[in-house]
Amino acid sequence: MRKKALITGITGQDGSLLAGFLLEKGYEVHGLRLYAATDDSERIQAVADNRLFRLHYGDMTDGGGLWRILSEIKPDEIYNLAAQSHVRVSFDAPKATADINALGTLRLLEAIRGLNLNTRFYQASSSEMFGNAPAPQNENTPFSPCSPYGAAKLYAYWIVRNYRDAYGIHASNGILFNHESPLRGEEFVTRKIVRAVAAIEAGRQECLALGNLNARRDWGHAQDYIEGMWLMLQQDKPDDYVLATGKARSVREFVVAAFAQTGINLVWSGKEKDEKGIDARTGRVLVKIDPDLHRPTELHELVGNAVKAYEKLGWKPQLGFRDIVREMIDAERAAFRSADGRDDRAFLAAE
Ligand code: NAP
Ligand code: F7E
Repeated sequence: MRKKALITGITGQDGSLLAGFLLEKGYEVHGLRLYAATDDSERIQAVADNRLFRLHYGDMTDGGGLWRILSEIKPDEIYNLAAQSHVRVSFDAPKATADINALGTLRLLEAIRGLNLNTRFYQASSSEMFGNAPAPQNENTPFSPCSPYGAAKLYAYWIVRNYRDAYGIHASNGILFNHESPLRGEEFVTRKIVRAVAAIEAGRQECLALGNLNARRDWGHAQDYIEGMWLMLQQDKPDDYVLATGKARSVREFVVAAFAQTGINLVWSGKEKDEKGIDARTGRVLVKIDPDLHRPTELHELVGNAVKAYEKLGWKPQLGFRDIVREMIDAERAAFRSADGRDDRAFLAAE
């Protein structure tokens, strides 16, 4: 029997990559898609024509709609990836973030329970739930989120555990550390940096404005993490797992590595809001600080310990920091080189 999967957040980075991964494994893949007035299907172009792929309009804030979709599909596996996933935005939209990320998860679990479905459930939990707990963080590290996003994800994490214990639902939390790819949303720092570096190289942008350069993140490659999600649902018993590379780099290091890909040696001058990143050869200022990009509370260092995932799932990340920077920069440069993409991207990058 062909397995059926439902992916919420299908138009996002992870949703689109996971759709391709599951289709290759022979799954029938259903995607929950939020209605958008402008076309947001760019990331799912590669799978859109596959006869085993189907989209459903729905919203994580609409419990009745989710109930109907689940009763129609009766999926073997649900990957709950839909979220308001931007931490900075969660400070501006805390209630919407909670409704989508926390209650949205409860709505799906309630539908599974109410419909008595034999469905395995993956929850996209996040390292943001650890807040500033001492690094490295693993499954036993106490949570102390320091953003509305992290707090909402923590509710979802616990309600998944509760429904697993109370109703025997095969529900697992993947506590994933930052993972990136050329499909990363444009407002996240890695993609913002590589877009700007490629635009500066193409002569289409003057300078890159950033917030906290000293924050450290454990950046892995999204393609590796997708496989980890799937592995969690193939286990006999549900459980919670950290996925991470175990190595942290600062935003500053990412910026330097990205410029280095275009042959620019970036050096730093000044302090705090007056700090600048300067091209060592020409003296041109390429990076400046915008204090508005700082968060009301910042999470300083995330480094994960994924030993449990290695021991129980056989999961290990294949791609490292250098691979990620190179692949993301190459994708942006290629987009600038393509005649059609050129004007469009230049306009966006200049925003
Ligand atoms: P993403 O690119 O921001 O994708 C989020 C998806 O959720 C988008 O398809 C978005 O649709 C959809 N969505 C937003 N609000 C919705 C709503 N009300 N109803 C239905 N769908 C809605 O995020 P990602 O990077 O792929 O991450 C996937 C999941 O993993 C998220 O839950 C995120 O919080 C979590 N996570 C990510 C990371 C990471 O480093 N990437 C790490 C840990 C956990 P639109 O595109 O139409 O807005
Ligand atoms: O920020 C700093 C910022 O927005 C990383 C989401 O996928 O991973 C992601 O959340 C760091 C932060 O990711 C800018 O202050 C500096 O310290 O790329 P980010 P995030 O906040 O770590 C977790 C695990 C998730 O679950 C989330 O869904 O970079 N930073 N300057 C900046 N960040 C942004 N976005 N923009 C800047 O200009």
